[in-house]
Amino acid sequence: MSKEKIDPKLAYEKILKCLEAHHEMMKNAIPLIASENIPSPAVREALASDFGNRYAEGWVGERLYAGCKYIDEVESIAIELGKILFNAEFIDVRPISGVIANLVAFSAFANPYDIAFALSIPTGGHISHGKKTIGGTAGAIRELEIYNYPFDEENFNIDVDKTISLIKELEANGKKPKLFILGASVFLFPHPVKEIADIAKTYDAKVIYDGAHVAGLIAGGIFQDPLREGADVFTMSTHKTLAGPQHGAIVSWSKYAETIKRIVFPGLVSNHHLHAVAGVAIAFAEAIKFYNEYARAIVSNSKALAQALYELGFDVLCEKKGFTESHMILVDVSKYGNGFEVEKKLEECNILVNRNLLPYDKRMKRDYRAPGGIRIGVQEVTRLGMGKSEMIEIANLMKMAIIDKKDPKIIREKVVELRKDFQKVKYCFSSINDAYEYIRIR
Ligand code: DSN
Repeated sequence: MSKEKIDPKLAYEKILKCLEAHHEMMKNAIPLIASENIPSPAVREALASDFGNRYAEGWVGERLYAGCKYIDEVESIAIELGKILFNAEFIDVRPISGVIANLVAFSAFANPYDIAFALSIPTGGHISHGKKTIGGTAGAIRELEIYNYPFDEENFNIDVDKTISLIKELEANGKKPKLFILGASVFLFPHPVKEIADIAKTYDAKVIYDGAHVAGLIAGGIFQDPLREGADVFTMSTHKTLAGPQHGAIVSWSKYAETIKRIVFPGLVSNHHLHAVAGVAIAFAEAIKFYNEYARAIVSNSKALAQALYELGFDVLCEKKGFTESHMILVDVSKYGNGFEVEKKLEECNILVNRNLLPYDKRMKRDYRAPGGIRIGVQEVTRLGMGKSEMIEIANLMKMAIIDKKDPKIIREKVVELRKDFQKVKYCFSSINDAYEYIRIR
């Protein structure tokens, strides 16, 4: 838009109105997007602080700027809490996102054109693990040659035996793997970290576990412990099940600390978003204190929602395996149209989910624009205090919207009614303000 066509004062007012309207929308919605969460009021306070306006390049105590006294104190606390939380020898809380944390790991342990194994996107892999042809960070940015793990659709997991066969084929052609990337964006069951780590050892390859989705469950002690199972590095974003601010972290062993630190700075971050680091420190403290209970409630809710949807006629994947061991479930909605249409229909009802590829979508000639599935995560509604009876209610609302095709207006009213009693953030030290309260400071 040209300068003449936009009135800056009107634009300014519009932006602030949108922010407030967004908070109002979230207050009245059922948020089920598996990669999001509501942080505690204390984390939101950290995000609004002056830390966000400062620089602290370098490692704690070795900064290249003045004025870092309190920033150093907070980052030291984040490091100490992170080490306790993940039982780790080393943590770097400076990567500004999960993708950057992954890029740090790819850069620390592999060189361009090295071979890495990762899940494909339809089988749950994250775009940062992707091949060059799809613009994935590993392929297009770090120039790794990505091979996708063979996938066992029934068990929704990596097929280890077929992976070994594929590696042998590579070996016959004079190639060998350098990296094994584990973890996923559709992460229903723990990955075979130990088995893959054993394979990796024989090739002197490294194992990177991307725990972005399940970091809060690992913190709570109810998902696999990747470092103890053999991973060299555990990367994460800090805002999904971990419920901190949008940021990243990388956890590893002391022997890799200096390599990782050098790549983080000066390699991949200059300013590492210090307000977010303070938020991460707060989330780590909350996790140590409250997440055993929170993580248990999440998994119990995801199983309850899956069971309720299944009983109402939805094709929830992996029924034979109990649907899920994490915060999320995957539903094949192709008999109601496609994932895009279902996502939009639910959005009209104030129910927020995201369309998702299914492992077999390619065979069905479906792509990411109109995939066969939706992904549902319960970590945010659990943080708001919902339990099994609310999961059954949510399943019924989804049935009304998608199977019974009821008027979205009627469902919206029911959603608002359901949300009335769930306006505070649980599993944190202090929750005076409402979860989505818009706080003006101007
Ligand atoms: N794209 C996010 C997800 O939804 O899983 C992860 O970064």
